[in-house]
Amino acid sequence: MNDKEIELIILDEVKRQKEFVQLIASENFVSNDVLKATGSILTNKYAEGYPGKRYYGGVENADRIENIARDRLKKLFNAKYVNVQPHSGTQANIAVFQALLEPGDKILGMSLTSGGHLSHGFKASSSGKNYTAFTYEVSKENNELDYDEILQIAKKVKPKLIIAGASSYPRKIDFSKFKEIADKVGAYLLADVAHIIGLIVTGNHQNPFDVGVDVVTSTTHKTLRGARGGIILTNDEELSKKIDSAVFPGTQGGPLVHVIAGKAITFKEALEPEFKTYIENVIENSSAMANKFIEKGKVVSTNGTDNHLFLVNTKKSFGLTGKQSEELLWNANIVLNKNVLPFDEESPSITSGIRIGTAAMTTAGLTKNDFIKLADIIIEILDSNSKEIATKKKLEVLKLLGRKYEKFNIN
Ligand code: DSN
Repeated sequence: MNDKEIELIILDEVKRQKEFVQLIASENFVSNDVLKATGSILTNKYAEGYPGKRYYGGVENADRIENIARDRLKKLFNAKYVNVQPHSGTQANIAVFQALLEPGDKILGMSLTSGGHLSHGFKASSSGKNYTAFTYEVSKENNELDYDEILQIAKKVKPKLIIAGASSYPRKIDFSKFKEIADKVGAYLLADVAHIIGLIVTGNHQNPFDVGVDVVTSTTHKTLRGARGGIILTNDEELSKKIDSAVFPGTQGGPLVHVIAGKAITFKEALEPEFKTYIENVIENSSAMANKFIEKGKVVSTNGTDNHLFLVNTKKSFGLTGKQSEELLWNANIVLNKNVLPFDEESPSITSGIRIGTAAMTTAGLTKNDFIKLADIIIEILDSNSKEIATKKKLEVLKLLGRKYEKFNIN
C-alpha cells in the first residue's frame, strides 16, 4: 500500500483481531472469498437500478453477480422476492418503512432497553422522527416477550406496522404469535432477523415466512458470517415492487457491487451443510457460557439463552456497570460491549450489563471447553474488579487464542 499511514492502522487491526477474544454478538470473521470479493475491483462500478434495468452501461457483470446473489438468497430463505442492495440493516428497515408507510403512520417495535434496535422507532432515529413510534417491553418478571401484553398494546395503538426482532434478546421469538397479533389489528408485520438469521436458515429458529410475515429484513454479517450489509425479503409481489423502488431510488443510490458479490458468496457458504454445524456450535457455546455464569451465582437475563448471545447483569453480579466491566475486560484482551438491560436505570453509555456473543469465536475455532474457560476468566476478573488481575489474565487469554490463530481468516 502506498498510504503507509492507513496500511499501518490496518496491520494494527489485524493484530487486534488476532489477539483479542471477540465477543461482540454482532461481529464475525468472514471467509477469504468474501474478503477478496469485497476488496475487489467491483468497487469501481456504478450500477444504479436492478439487473436488466440499469441506468449505466457496462453492467453485464454487475447484473450476473446480482442475479446470482438474489437466486442464492431466495433458495437459502425459501422466499420469492429479495433485494440484496441495502447497505446495512438500518437501510433495509428505512426502505421497508418507506415502502409500506406514509410519514406519521404508527409503528410498534420493541423498546431499546428491552432489546430492540435503534431503527425500530427510537426517537433519535429517522424511524422515530418520520413515523409515530410506540414500543412494547419484555416482561418485568422474566424479561421474556409477553405476547398477551403486546396484543393489548397493539389493540390500543392500532399501528400500521409491527416490528418483531431484536438486537439483544436471548430467547426465541415466536413469529406466529406476532402474526396473530398483526392480523388481529390489521397491521403489516416486519421480522427484523439481523441477529438470528444464521439460526433461521439452518432450521434452528422458526422461519418467519413459515407463519406468513409480510417482510423480513436482515444484516448479512452477524450470525450469517458474511459481507457487511442488509437484505430485504418478501413473498408478496406487490410489496416487492414497492420495496425495490424504496431501496432505489427511494433511499439509496448506486448499489455496492463488490459487497453484493460478497453477499452472493455468503449465501453459498450458508447453504453448505457445515454452516448448520457451525450454527449449532454457536448456540451450544453460548448456552455453555451462560450456564457457567448462572452456576457461579451471577445474574443472566432470562436465566439463559436460546441463541448466539446472552446478557449478564454486571451491577447485580459484580457491583460494576456495563461500562466498567467492558473497560476492565479489555485489559485481558477480551472485547465485548456494555449493553442496556430490560428496565435499565443507567444510560446507554453506562448500562447495568454486558452482552456476550459466541458467533465470532466459534468461527475462530474455540471449543465448548474454551468458552467455559473464558466464562471462568471473565467471572474472576469482574469479581476482582482489579486491572492488575485482568492484565495477568491476558496471558491465559492469549494461550486460549494461540492454538486458534490458523483458523482466523485474517490476512
Ligand atoms: N450494532 C448492532 C448490534 O451490535 O447489535 C445492531 O445494529
